[in-house]
Amino acid sequence: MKLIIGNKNYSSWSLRAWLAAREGGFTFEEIRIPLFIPGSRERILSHSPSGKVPCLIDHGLAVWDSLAIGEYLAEKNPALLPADGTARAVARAVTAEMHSGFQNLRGRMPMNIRKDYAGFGHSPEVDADIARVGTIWSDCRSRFGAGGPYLFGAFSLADAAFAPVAFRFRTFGVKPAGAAGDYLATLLANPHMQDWAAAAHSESESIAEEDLYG
Ligand SMILES: N[C@@H](CCC(=O)N[C@@H](CS)C(=O)NCC(=O)O)C(=O)O
Repeated sequence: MKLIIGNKNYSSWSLRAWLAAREGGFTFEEIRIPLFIPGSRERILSHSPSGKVPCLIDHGLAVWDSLAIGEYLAEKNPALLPADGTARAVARAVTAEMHSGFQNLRGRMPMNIRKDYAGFGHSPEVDADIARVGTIWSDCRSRFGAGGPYLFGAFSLADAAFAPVAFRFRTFGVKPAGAAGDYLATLLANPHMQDWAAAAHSESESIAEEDLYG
C-alpha cells in the first residue's frame, strides 16, 4: 500500500487517513507531496484522480478522499469501527459530521502544528463549533467509551476524524473541560500523533496563506 499525503504541518485530511492506517496496523509506503508549490498539482494528479490528498493506492487501486480511505481500511481491519451496531452507527455519524461540517472552525483555526496561536481565531460561529465538538466528545465518551480512552473505547475512525481538531485546539489554546478535555489529552498523547507532530516540526516548507496569524 502507498498513501499519498500533503505537508504534515498543514494537511488535516492527510492526517486522518494516515492515522487510520497506522492505528489499523497496515504497512504502507508514505509519499509526501508538499502542497501549493510548483509541480505539486501534477505530482498529486499522477496518483490521485481528484487532484487532492490523501489518496491510498492498494495494488494499483486508487482510493481517494479520507472518508472513503477510512472505510476501505475498516473493511480490511474491522477493528477500526466499533463492533456494536449502535456504536458503529454513531461513530459513522460523528465522522460524517466532522467530514462535512465545522466550516467556521476549519476556516479560522486551520491545522498548523508548528504555531502557537493561543487566543486567535475566535468568533461566535467558531465558538459554537468548538462547543459542538466538546458535546460530541463528552457524549461519545459517556455513552460508548467504557472500554478504553477513545470515543468508542478502542481507537476507531471517529478518533481519526477528530485528530486534526486536537492539534488545532493545542495550537489555538482551546481547552475543553471535563471528559472532553481528558479525551483531547488522550489524542495528543497517542504515539502516532506524536510521530506526525515531530515530522511536522521537521518540515522545511511553509504555506503563507495558511499561516493566518503570523
Ligand atoms: N474531502 C477530501 C478533502 C481533501 C483535501 O481538500 N485535501 C487538500 C489538502 S488537506 C488538498 O489536496 N489540497 C491540494 C489542492 O487543492 O490542490 C478528503 O477528505 O480527503
